[in-house]
Amino acid sequence: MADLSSQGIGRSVANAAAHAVQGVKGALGVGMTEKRQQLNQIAVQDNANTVLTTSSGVPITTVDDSLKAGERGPTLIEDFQFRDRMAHFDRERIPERVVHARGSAAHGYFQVYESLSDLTRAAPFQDPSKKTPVFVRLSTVQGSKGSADTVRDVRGFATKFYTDEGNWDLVGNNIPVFFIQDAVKFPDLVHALKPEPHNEIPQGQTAHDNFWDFVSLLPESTHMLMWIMSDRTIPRSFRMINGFGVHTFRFVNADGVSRFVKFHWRPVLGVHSFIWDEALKTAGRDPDYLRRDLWMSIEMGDFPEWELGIQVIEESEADKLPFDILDATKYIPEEIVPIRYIGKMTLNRNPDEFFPETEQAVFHPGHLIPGIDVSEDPLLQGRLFSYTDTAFHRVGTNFNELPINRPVCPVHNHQRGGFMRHTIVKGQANYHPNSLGGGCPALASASKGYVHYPAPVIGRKTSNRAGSFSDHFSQARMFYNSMTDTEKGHILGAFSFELSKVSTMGIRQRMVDLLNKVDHDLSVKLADNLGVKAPEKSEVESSTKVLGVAASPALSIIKSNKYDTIRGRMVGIYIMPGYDSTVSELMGALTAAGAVPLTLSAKGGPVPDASGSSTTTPSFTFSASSSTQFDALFIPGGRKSVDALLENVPALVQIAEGFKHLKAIAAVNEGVEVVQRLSLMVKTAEDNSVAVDYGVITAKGVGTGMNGKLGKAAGMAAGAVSG
Ligand code: HDE
Repeated sequence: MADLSSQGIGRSVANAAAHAVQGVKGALGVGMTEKRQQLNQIAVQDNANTVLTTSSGVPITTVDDSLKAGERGPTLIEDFQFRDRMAHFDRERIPERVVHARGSAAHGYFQVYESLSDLTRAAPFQDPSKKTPVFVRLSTVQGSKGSADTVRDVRGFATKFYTDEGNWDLVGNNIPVFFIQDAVKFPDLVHALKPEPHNEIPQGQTAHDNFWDFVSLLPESTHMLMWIMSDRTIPRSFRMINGFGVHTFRFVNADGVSRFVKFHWRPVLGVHSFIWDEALKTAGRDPDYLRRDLWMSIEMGDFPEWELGIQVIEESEADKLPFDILDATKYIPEEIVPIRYIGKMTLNRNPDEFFPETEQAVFHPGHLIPGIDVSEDPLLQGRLFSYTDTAFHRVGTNFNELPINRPVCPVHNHQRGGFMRHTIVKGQANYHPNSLGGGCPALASASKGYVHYPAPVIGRKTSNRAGSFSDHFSQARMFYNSMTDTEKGHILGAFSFELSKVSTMGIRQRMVDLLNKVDHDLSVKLADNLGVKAPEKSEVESSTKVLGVAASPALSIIKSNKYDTIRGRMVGIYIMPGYDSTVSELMGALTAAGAVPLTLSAKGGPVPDASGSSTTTPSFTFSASSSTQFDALFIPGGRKSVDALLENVPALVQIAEGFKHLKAIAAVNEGVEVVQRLSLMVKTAEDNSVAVDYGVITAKGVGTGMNGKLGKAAGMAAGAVSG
């Protein structure tokens, strides 16, 4: 039953999809950035036409048997080839990231739409013809390196810009706010959300007592809790998530003028999420789902893209906002400061090898370049220490010299030594000032080098928190009020699921009481679901003024998405011997629209069509696939094919499950009988017509002609939030 393994499914998806769009990659070509050239020069190796050697270059004649004293005798320690292999193997692992351990990355480039020199002197934002190379790592937070992709969790969105003036890292998340206001609480937060220390359970989820115990005692986390219980934390694809810089940063222009700035990534494909049941099932059937989806889309030449947006706030305007701009639990609604989209990022190349690139990549919010500076946000300030500190521990002192982390611009300084130092610097002078090295490397002038923005700072040393950080509920309420009823239902469902796994009733009660300060109705329904006492209407809920705006439609996935494209979506096509010609018509139309048609059948061999003149080798068998892999399902006609399908329980179960997960389903000609048998709709097509009923499209005797309709329905269903 090897083909039932999740790996088996996954491999077939990748192969089948790559096959479906064969040739596209070649036609589009692969971007050759400065970073690519550098990696090729210093690191990338190709083993083709080479001879196996030890790590010191000695040719090896056998790898099957160690050197022994006689054929049946003990192994000799003088077998240096054995020692070379084994000793290196013994040290292959490095510590995984303490958070964001599981991630996938890709190379690409960023291009600004027009010069932003009035706002910043930062290199990537000057010249619209300049392509700045980037390396982007997308991650989950809670789980270990081997955990499942589709768990409910925040997604990390870390981008390294290899600019002409050094590396700039924008290390963000797919949620614009955070749990805590001060970095000093981060170890507690992470201890609470990770698997519990006594039994290391649960993996890849926060549905446990420790997490909810902690956050229920920490009102500042309330806003973030609303976001993580929304559909944002179960994305359909890494290609369909937002990215946010979270903190307030500074843009500084050549005249030294500073403005506050917030960064936003907007996916060109829109934001789309799974349905919870689908996410859970996918975690089991294909734990690599998001990683594979990212990899595959790039291999196919369907490059993921995001637009970078900025909210710019004059320093003099910041204090007029109804919340503190330094508080990372707050979001600046677009209604107050609109987002200006300034450029686009395209990911067009997968890494050649996971470990040296994705695993050894080090991102750090303190990797800044001239023109970009930090604010005094206490969460950001603490991060500035943590990321290099953890890099020294995880990767080593000279992590900046590793190929993936090296800037593409020259690096010259007096740093020397440390484990695994690569660079060999000529000359005698390793200090500044010097005359023996001609004074070099020389200091940069203020107009070229990094100058910290001279932000005025006054105050007495204190561990007190600013009073302006004290409102924890207004924006949580704004977020909830911005949702559609469907999304509110999903939030209630998510809280109910997570808290029902909490065994301590007091913690459940405390969470219900906390949420009562956000929305009374939500907390009453939650109390009912959890078997705890429904709270009285909270004074906070009824009295706290909504700061800023009451609701922001941009926060709702459903309200802000356009469901108008099938690009990058996977359509499962159910074929048995005798399927009709709608299959080839639809496959052609889907491929032309940028979607990925994938065929399924009972067995793996070629399946003949009704005319007997052509066959299709299915991408999957029914037993080695799942409806959760697809965004839409298609059931063609053909008397024999449909009769066989009506007898095939795994196929029928899949189609019914797809309906449950709100997939767009289309059936044509005799194929309509399948959806009728499953009672998936009330209204089906008459002869020579097309009918649409609750996401199910049926057509009889009209050829296909329904790619447009299927596309629209797939787009809506793939939002996975429409019902
Ligand atoms: Fe991180 N975070 N973080 N974080 N974070 C790490 O760095 C930390 C925070 C984020 O793909 C660690 O190299 C502190 C906010 C991403 O390699 C560590 C605080 C945001 C990644 C660390 C935060 C993030 C990390 C673990 C509280 C969104 C993955 C391994 C002040 C703006 C980067 C590592 C990658 C990783 C510390 C909070 C995003 C320990 C102390 C807020 C995307 O250094």
